[in-house]
Amino acid sequence: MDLEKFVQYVHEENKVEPKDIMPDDYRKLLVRQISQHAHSEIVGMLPEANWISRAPSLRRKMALLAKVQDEAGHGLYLYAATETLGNGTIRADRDATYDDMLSGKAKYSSIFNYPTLSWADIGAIGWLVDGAAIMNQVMLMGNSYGPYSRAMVRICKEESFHQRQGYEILMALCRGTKQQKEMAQAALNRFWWPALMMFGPNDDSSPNSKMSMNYRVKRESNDSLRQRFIDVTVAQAEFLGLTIPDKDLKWNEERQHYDFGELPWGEFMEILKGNGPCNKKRLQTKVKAQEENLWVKEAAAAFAEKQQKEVI
Ligand code: FAQ
Repeated sequence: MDLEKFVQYVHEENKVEPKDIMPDDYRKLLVRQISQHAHSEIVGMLPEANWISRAPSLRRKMALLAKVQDEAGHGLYLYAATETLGNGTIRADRDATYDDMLSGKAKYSSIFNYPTLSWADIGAIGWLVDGAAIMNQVMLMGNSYGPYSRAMVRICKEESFHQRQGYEILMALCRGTKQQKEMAQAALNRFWWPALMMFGPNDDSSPNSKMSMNYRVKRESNDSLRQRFIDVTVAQAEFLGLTIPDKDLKWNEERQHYDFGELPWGEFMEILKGNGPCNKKRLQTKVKAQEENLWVKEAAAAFAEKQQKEVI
């Protein structure tokens, strides 16, 4: 295939579709990123599901339940988008990519390796984690692979609802008692830096960015999205009356952006190596679910086989 023509095609804002000819490294890059994105949605259900039975009212419980179900839906669209990329040499079926996650070979977002210690953490996740996810995914709506780009459109709409429900939880807490406001502040303290790390390593330490930008998968760099997220989130924290836990955070008139402190990259690297606060627990939960629910898959496969025989 003519690589130059392909690059020109995506640079002219054309979409690549599943049956189109594409370079192998483009296909591999997409399988890696979209499947890891799917794993993030699925593992990302766990920290919030932890609070469904303890949500403080029926209304809160319904909203949280709906949000967690949405994340499952996002995972499914994304696994389906990944599957369109499989061919004779590159495996992209759901069993293969999911097994890579269960074995620790494939990553999922670092953010889901932190525990949810209080109800305020559910607010912080909606506000910051979904907020950061949207910032990244709005950019990904413009990516060059048709099925991924289209999945992002719907996912972003749902993430916007998630972001608002999280912010609204924190608004209620911040307008509540002194103790409730302290809970909200503690949640912000816990989730601020981990949310910033969702955007990935700094640009000069991001091995995949160059190819990804050239193939129009990523449209903006990790650092540029992180900066934009900080710029919009500071005012939201101020409105809540909360303090961002960064003594170096300061508006820079010349740059027209906030300056901010060094991220805890050592912690990020440990999480990527599987040594974060909840890495082992998250994987154990998913491995256990896979084992305990295997009979459902087997029964569905046996039923499908039986039905097919009856049709013949
Ligand atoms: N955590 O060269 P780069 C959500 C890895 S969805 C873990 O910069 P790239 C919704 C990276 O994979 C959140 N690993 O990589 C929700 C690579 O390793 P590899 C997920 C990370 O791909 C809300 C290595 O580091 N969103 O939250 C992280 O160009 C609430 C080098 O990095 C997506 O997945 C990290 N934070 O840029 C659900 C969006 N950052 O794969 C439930 C799609 C980097 O070579 C509840 N993904 N790594 O072994 C992307 O946009 C990109 O993949 C980036 C990383 C920006 C995440």
